[in-house]
Formats: sequence, structure tokens, C-alpha cells
Amino acid sequence: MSSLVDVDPDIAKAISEEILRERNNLQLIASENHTSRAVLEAQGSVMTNKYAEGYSHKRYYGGCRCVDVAEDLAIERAKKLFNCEHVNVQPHAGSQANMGVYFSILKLGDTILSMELSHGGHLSHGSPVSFSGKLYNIEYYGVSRETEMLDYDDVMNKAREVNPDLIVCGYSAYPRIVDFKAFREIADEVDAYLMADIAHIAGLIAADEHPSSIPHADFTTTTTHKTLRGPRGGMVMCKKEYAKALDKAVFPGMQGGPFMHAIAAKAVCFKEALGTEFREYAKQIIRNSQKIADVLLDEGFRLVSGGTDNHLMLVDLREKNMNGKEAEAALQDSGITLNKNAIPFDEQKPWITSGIRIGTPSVTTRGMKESEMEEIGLLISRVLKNPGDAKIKIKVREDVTKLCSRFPLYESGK
Ligand code: DSN
Repeated sequence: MSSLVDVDPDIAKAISEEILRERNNLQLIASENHTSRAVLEAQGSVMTNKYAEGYSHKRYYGGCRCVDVAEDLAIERAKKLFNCEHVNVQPHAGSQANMGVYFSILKLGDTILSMELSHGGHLSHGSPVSFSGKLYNIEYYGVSRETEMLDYDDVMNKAREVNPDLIVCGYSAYPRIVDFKAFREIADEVDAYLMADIAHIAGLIAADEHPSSIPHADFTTTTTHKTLRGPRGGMVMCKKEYAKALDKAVFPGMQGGPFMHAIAAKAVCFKEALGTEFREYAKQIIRNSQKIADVLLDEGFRLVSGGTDNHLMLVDLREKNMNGKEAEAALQDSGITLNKNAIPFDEQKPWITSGIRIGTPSVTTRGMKESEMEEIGLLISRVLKNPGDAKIKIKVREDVTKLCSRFPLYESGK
């Protein structure tokens, strides 16, 4: 970063410190990952300079020959990776991907049936503080109080009651398999569109480690930076019949110039995800997640729904007389980064919460496996059982530093 150091030493310093932070801490935020250097190079490339409003080979600007190559490759690879009929790789992020779908098929005020935020849904699925809750009439389903999992009969009953125009499935904090086929049946029963937001599990679906939404949903939205391990960004996949409406909704409907550097980096990410290494990576994410879950259960913690089938789990801290905010802070002091998270039927405010969310995509990228997950589970348990003990936090911090140093990040090679 020699130019950056010269021009803006303050930003250069912040970036260098961020590299050290990622390198020396255990990163367990379920929605984050560490991209490859190849993705970083594409994302930090001169394609950031280019205006390319429109779509490949039909742009409103000259000079798009090279960025067209990037967008064509991103589209071709995304189609192959997810086996979808049409894809739009231009949405800047996940909320924009979801907005693109809403704008292509809904009228303002139409009804969306989606999962409650505190049960694992997302802000852009209808929260009153998001555009989605302001522009549409939102009805919610949730998980069952007994199993803390989706009850598809309940969702069907709710759908019959509220007669939605669109049903949204796919979540930010749901540790179990989603039955997209069951959602299709529900959507057909009430004559609604079905949108699956697979942002969290896209990498697992790409590697066949979670059933795909593509055969069942009219639209599938995703981000590219979570389990998929690409650049920060979004995209929408859909059936051919909706291609025109979707493309019009994304541009010029809601975005101007696409971020061509990000699209180039998405293409790199898809190429990486099509490789055999990525399939093994996705398998290991789940093995790692299940290992931490087993350790925490053995250590006496309660997990929402009793465990996990995917890359994340939710720990219910109510029996430990601790809230999510306190747990997040105690773990951060010890070098373990994760986030407080509402759990189903949470009585705490969203800023406090009764739980934490733990995810394994990033530590798996570093090459950690089950034996390291055992260490991590025990370190988490030690901190959470002694949140006020400064000595324990110092000791855990030392153990985290040692563990991280065995799995170098952004030091050499890829
Ligand atoms: N904010 C992301 C997450 O952490 O799950 C979802 O967009």
C-alpha cells in the first residue's frame, strides 16, 4: 500500500490495523468471511473508475469493452454455480437485491409475508425501520415456540389468513435447514410469489451442502460476501420469465452505475466457488459449526433449536444471567469477535438481546478444523462462565493469539 501510505497515512494505518485485527482475533460473526487475495485485487482494481449504466453490450457509456468481459463472466459463472436461468449481478448489496425483487413484482402497499426479525428474519424483509416495512404491508410468521424451528403448517395457516402477494423465506439467524419446496407449496396454495434470500447459506447451496432454493423460488437473492466468500455485494437469480422485469427494476429502477470492480470480484468469487476446494470448504464449515455446538452443549449452554445444521448457531444466555450485549463485550475483550443476537420470543431490546450468534465461515477459511473448534468452544465457555474475571480474559486472549498464529491470514500466498 505504498501509494496509500504517502497520500493518506491515516487511512493506511486504519487498514493495516484492520489486517492485524482480522489476523489476531477469532472472527465468528456468521455473516463475515476473509476473501482471497484474488478477490481483493479485483475489488481494488481500476474497474472502480468505469461508468457502465445499462447491461453488458447495451450500455449508456462508451469504453465498456473490458467491464463487459467482467459482467459476462460473472453472469456465466453464477448461472453455472447455482444452476439458475437468469441472474442480475448488479445489486450493490443484499438489501438492494431484495429491493430489486420487490420493485419488479409488487405494487406499493402489497402484502409481504416474511419471518419476524427476532426469529431470524432480516431488516429488508419488512422491518418498520427499513424501506421494506415503509413501502409494503408486512405480515409475519415465526418459529414454533416448542421446537424453535419453522413449522410449515403454521406458515401455511398464516399465508391463508393474510393472503400475501409475496412470501419471503431465507434468514440471517436460523440454524436449521430451510425446506424451500414446502415454501413453494405454500406460495402456490395462496397464489403468491416466492422469494428466497439465501445470503447466509449461498456458499453451502453452491457446494450442495444445503438444498437449493433455485428450483422452487421465483426469485433467489443473495449477498456474495458471507459463506460464498466473495466481495461485499448482492445479486438476484430468477426464472427466465421475470428476467426483464428484474433487470428493469435494478437499473434504471433503483440503481445507477453498477460497481464494475465489485462485479469483477464477484466473477472471481464464483470461479473460486466452482472449484473442488470450495466444496470441501463448505463441508468443513458445517462440521466446524456442529463441533462448537456440541462443545457448548456439553458445557451446559442452551442452543436455540438444540443445535445447528448449517454455519451458525444461537446461544440462549438467559439461564446464565447474562445478556447478549455483555457476552459480546466479554468475548471481544478476549479476542473473540461475534455479535449479540435476538433469540425467538426474546424479551430484551434489540440493542441488548438474550443471545449471541456464532458462525464458522471465517475460521474455516483460515484452515481450522474440529480440534480447533473444540478449543474455541472451550474458550467461549470459559469467558461466558467468568465474564467479570479480568485474569481469565487475559489468559483466553493469549490462547486466542497463539491459536491465530498457527493459521496465518493475509501473510503470504493466497
Ligand atoms: N447484517 C447481516 C448479518 O449479520 O446477518 C445480514 O445482512
